[in-house]
Amino acid sequence: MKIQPLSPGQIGAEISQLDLRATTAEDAKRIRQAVYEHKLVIFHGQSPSPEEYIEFSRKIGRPQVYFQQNYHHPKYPELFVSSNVLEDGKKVGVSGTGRYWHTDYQFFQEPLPLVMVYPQILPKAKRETYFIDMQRVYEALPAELRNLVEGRRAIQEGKWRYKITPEDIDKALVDIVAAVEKQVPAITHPAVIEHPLTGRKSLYVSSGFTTGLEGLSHEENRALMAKLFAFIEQDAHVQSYSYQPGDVLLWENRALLHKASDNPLGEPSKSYRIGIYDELPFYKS
Ligand code: AKG
Repeated sequence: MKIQPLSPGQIGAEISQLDLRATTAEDAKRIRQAVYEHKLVIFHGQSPSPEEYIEFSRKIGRPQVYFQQNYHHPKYPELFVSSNVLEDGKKVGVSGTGRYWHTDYQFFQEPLPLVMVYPQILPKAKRETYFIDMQRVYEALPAELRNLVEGRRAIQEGKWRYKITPEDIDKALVDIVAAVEKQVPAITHPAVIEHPLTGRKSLYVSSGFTTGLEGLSHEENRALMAKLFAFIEQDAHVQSYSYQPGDVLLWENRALLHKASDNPLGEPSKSYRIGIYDELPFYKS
């Protein structure tokens, strides 16, 4: 197995000379270390079956079963399916997931440390994931913004990203929002988190889920979030990855924000994602 960092200044490393299906315990340990070091690892030319893909995730950590069943693969609940392709005439998973800046499960007390994406059908136009390194963003934060976030807790809300399901038909929006709020009430995490192994600090907010900082007024939060997200999401911070058939990406949610590309022509697109717990605390407390 060979680990080759991408060019200097870029997030990530390519891992070659490894068939994911034949990963040993020693390989898995090196892969985890590479993820903590490079934040993103890329495998090319892979072809695991769903079972083999899940088996690989078990070697890395503990695969998660997503809290909403409509995202599950019908046979393999560990697979979070992002797809617009009907199978046997039936909808499988959810289409157009993750097209906003976020990090997975940020609105849960136990966020997802690692996430892995393995596209099954690539649209011809483009299939990309965009990344922002929030450790670098933290280090580059202007003093005015850093002073405002340091030592504060950020409010994380999943409800605004809820996707309507067939069961929601005939329900009023107000009732749908109330039910989702009950399932995923707003929570808080430190706005700046420290990595449990490397000790590096990240700014832990996203325009997808973070609605403000605790202790600030609505107006103060509106103004601050607009400034923070404009700083975070500037083009210079964004790195894109364009998938080729057989690619599998594995990255660390403690350090990276991500966002999936649009599918402007509505071409067939399908991916299997697995969330993985690595049994480390998400951040140092
Ligand atoms: C998600 O499912 O949370 C994603 O954003 C995955 C990213 C992708 O599929 O490109």
